[in-house]
Amino acid sequence: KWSDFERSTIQDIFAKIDKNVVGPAALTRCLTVYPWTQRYFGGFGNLYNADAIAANPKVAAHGKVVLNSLENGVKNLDDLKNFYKDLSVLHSEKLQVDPDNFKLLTDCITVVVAGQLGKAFTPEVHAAFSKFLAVVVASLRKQYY
Ligand code: ZNH
Repeated sequence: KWSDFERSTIQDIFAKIDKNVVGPAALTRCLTVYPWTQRYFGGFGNLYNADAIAANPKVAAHGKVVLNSLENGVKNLDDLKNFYKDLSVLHSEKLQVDPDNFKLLTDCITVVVAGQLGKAFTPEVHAAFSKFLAVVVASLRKQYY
């Protein structure tokens, strides 16, 4: 279900972005503009305001974990449902994350990636990246019922 253009574009995006910047920036943005997402990160310490969130080392570390997971997803494009099965169970049963939040975080990732790619983030690139994130989110939702 992926065209050659989509495959190469998605791979290309991950080759171009700085994951160690995108992950922390996207998670910081999510926790700041959708403050109810903070409830899952009680163990992360001070999330008192935007500056505190941006400076929080646990937020930064977790942002990198999420981006790494997405990069590994790119290597499993044809089997994303399976690849994210365990993580779906974890988020559903153990972490009990409301799955609507996946979309909020991936939207933040899109905004930050767009900022890093600048002109290279054409409408076609945006569409391919959105499709990738949508399939990841659908895969993460899979074990919820
Ligand atoms: Zn999540 C965790 C991924 C979203 C919350 N995550 C996690 C991990 C990973 C992930 C890889 C690790 C695991 C282990 O350790 O095993 N996520 C992810 C992805 C996504 C997500 C890919 C999308 C895209 N999350 C999310 C959201 C939320 C979350 C939206 C909320 C809001 N996670 C979470 C938590 C955790 C996780 C809370 C745990 C952390 C700690 O504790 O450290």
